[in-house]
Amino acid sequence: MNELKPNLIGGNWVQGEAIANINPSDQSEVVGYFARASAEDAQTAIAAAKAAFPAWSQSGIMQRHTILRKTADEIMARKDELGALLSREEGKTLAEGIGETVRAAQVFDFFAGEALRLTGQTVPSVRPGIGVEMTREPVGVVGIITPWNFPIAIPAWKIAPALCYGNTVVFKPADLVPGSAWAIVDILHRAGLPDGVLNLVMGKGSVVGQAMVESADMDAISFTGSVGTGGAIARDSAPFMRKLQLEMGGKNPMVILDDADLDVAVDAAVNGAFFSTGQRCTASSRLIVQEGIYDRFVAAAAERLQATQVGHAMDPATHIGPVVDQSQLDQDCRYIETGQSEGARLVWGGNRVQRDTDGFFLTPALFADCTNDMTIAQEEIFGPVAAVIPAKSYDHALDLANDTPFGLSAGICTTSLKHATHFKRNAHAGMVMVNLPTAGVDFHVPFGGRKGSSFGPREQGSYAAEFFTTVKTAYTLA
Ligand code: UN1
Repeated sequence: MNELKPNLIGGNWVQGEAIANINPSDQSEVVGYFARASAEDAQTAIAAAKAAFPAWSQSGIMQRHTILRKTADEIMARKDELGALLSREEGKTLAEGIGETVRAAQVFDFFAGEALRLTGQTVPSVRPGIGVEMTREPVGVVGIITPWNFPIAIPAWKIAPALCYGNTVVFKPADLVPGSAWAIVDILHRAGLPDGVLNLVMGKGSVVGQAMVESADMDAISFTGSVGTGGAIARDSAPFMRKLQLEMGGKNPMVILDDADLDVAVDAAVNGAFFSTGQRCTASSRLIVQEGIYDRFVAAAAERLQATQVGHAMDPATHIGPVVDQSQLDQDCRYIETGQSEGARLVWGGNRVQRDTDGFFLTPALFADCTNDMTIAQEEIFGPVAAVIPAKSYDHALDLANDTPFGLSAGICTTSLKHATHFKRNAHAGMVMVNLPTAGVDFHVPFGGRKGSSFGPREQGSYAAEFFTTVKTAYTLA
């Protein structure tokens, strides 16, 4: 049953060296074996995508609609099975895994609809007797490089628009989570995609990703992952002047004002900081709390965390699953030590815990009395660790919120319309949440950030067309 799942290159299933996909809730469980692509495989995939582009870019919108629609329907019909696969390979809880799978189906459904809504504009020229048309055309061969923390939703929200607008794709999922990636490629392939339109090359960023970045035939790259890798992709892409869409880190502030509803604030903070094991670039990792509510908030958040269960992702009693792997766990633990040595007060958690199975279990770490210049308040940890930072006033809180190299998402908990409105206008972030966690976004509206968090046009919703198409202006003498 655990046969080696191959790569898809030019419509052929291609074998390679085996990657074992290990369950982070239970290291004794191999979720599956997947073929590791070589740099040559990546080059073959790029050539196949290039060869498939002329026909696919001219394909009818009904064909694209039908394939995307069938894919949405199959993902939805298999949500429990695919959600379980996702939770087994990534470690988020089964409810989170199924929720993410449903989100992927909704994304394909949305872009199935978008395929039927492609529009352009016709305007008169400033010169009499001439007409001007503005249309959108596909960009070409698009490289899609995705992270391990959303194994199905992020591939869906990059692949669906790429195909909807007529591009061909070379897709490299994160090495840690090939299972969900393989499943959606298999579904799209069976839904009737012509050979070479979507190619899957699983494997290491340093080999497969690098081969993609170094190819002159790669017209655009959409990447979600670390700041370091995003920067390297930008530098290595410069000679090719290709289009880039880079979604990188976050150090998202959640401001809690004295007038906040305490229950709403604790819900938003605990969900935003710790659900999905804090492994979200949108995680609420800086909790900036005004002095009048500070002690009550810290006590209530600690009490809530005491009631959260850390455990096996498939156990229905679990609220927070394991950390994704040993190196991420080591990194989380190093940050927890750094927090303590820099003088932050560890109020709750931050301990490795044993369960019945051998997984990477870490209790959520809540640090209080932090200053914004501490390492744990400046660097993205990408784990279940949050820093509570006291603020004297709304203005002080806003300054602290914006004092970060990142700018993905920012939240505020308040019952004041004045402060909520001011924060929406003045937070230096791509997304702002009022009385909601900084994480957990809709699939039909733009996603992305500012400053060090993002580069290039927004993802998702109809804004995805900005990246996945290029505009043509045509003049005709009537
Ligand atoms: C969400 O918060 O719902 O990697 C999505 C990430 C983001 C996705 C977050 N690109 O965490």
